[in-house]
Formats: sequence, C-alpha cells, structure tokens
Amino acid sequence: MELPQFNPTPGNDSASAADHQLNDSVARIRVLVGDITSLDPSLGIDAIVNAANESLLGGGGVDGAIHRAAGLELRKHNQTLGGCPTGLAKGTPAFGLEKQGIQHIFHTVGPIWPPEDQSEQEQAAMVPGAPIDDSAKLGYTYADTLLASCYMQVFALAVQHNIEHLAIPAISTGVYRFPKPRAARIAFGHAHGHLLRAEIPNKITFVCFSEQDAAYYHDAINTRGQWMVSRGRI
Ligand code: AR6
Repeated sequence: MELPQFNPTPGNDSASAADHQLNDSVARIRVLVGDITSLDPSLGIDAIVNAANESLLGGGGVDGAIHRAAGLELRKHNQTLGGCPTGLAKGTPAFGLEKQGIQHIFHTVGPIWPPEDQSEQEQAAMVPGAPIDDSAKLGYTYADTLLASCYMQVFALAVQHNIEHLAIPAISTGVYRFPKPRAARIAFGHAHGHLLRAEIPNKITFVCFSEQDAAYYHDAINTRGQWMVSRGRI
C-alpha cells in the first residue's frame, strides 16, 4: 500500500533533514501476513515478541504457537522467572526457534479489554468522565496506557539485546479482545516514535494473522497524519 509522501520545505535544510528522518522511520516498519513462528529466515528476524499471560507458562493463540515451536525448554526456563505483570516484558532465549535464526523471545502481557465489571471499567478510564469504550480518545483509557507500555518495554529489551530486526504480533487483539484498529494505532504510533529516536532495532515487522488484521495496520500508517498527536510533523 502506498504511503503518503512528505513535502520538505524547499530551501530549509533543517526541515529537510527532519522530513528525511521521519520518512526513514516509517520505512523501517513493515506489515506482513503470516505465522510468527514460521517466518522466512531470509528476513533476518533475530527476535520475536510473544503476547503472553502473566504466568509466562504458555496458553492459546500466538503464545501457544510460540511455546510449541520453542519447545518444553522454554516452559522450563519460564518457570524460573516468576511471571510478568500486565504492561511489562521479559526476555528469554528462543530455544527451538533458534534454528530459524531467532535468538530472543520478548514476552509481554497485554491488557484485557474491556474490564467486565462496571466498577473496574470506571477505574479504567484515565480521565474522569471519559468514555471507557472504543469511542474514548486514544490514550484516554488505562488499557491504552498498558498496551503502550508493552511496546515500550519490548523496544527497551530490543535495545538492550542489540536487535537488528524485531517481529511483533498484534498484542491483546485475540483472546484479550482489544479493538484491533485502536491496537494497530498504538502499535504503529509507539514503533514510529521509538524509531525516530533510536537506531535499534533497525527494522520492525508487524506480523498479522490475517489480511484484515494487516489492513488495520496499513490504515493506521496511511492515516497517521489524522490521528497521531502532532508536534509539528509526523
Ligand atoms: N502468528 C501471528 N499472530 C498470531 C498467531 C501466530 N501464530 N496466532 C494468533 N495470532 P492472542 P492476546 C494473532 O489471543 O489477545 C493466550 O492464551 C491473533 O490473531 O494470541 O494478547 C495467552 O496465553 C491476534 O491478532 O493474544 C494469553 O492468555 C493476536 O495474535 C492470551 O491469549 C493476539 O492474539 C493473550 O491474549
């Protein structure tokens, strides 16, 4: 899908440099449809992200697929980690996935959307009186903040482990029911923000399980000028 072009201000060197950096940051992000446990090794992906639960001991969805592919060694290793709170992340070796060139798995625990209990829902609103459903402004619910935290934690691990190419599934959008277009904006927004400031990882690939899921990411990218908080250009 075509990305909108930026229009550098002619004759303004610093504006041109800034635009170049912004274009470059978006160009380092890819969206791919597939199974995150069987990516083509020629992509050079050296770390993948797991959408785990707080036990870190495996489950369904992408977590189940990653545990199956990595093998029982991963579960044994994770039994020593003491779990992981929602919004945080922990890194492990990739065990059985190492033969595909993957060295690390970054397990992160996304938020459940929406909390089923009304009083929990009220607590989940970041701003008093703000709606707590998908009509809430992006960033106004506690779940938005927790999902953003997952991405920031994962990027911090990528920097720590000097990752070249990081693959990330759509955290929280399966069993945990986070609205997919909203989650795609949070994922892209934070990836873009990180890549603007950091050289590591060099590339980020969002791995979607269906064409429809990928379309949410393409839409988030193509419409970023409309929904991202703008401090000048994005
Ligand atoms: N590769 C890429 N994406 C996948 C794959 C795969 N192999 N399998 C599923 N997806 P989910 P969550 C997509 O439910 O919502 C687990 O039981 C899927 O289509 O895996 O964060 C954990 O143990 C969806 O878009 O994770 C937790 O208990 C996305 O991955 C709970 O589910 C995330 O769906 C976590 O729920």
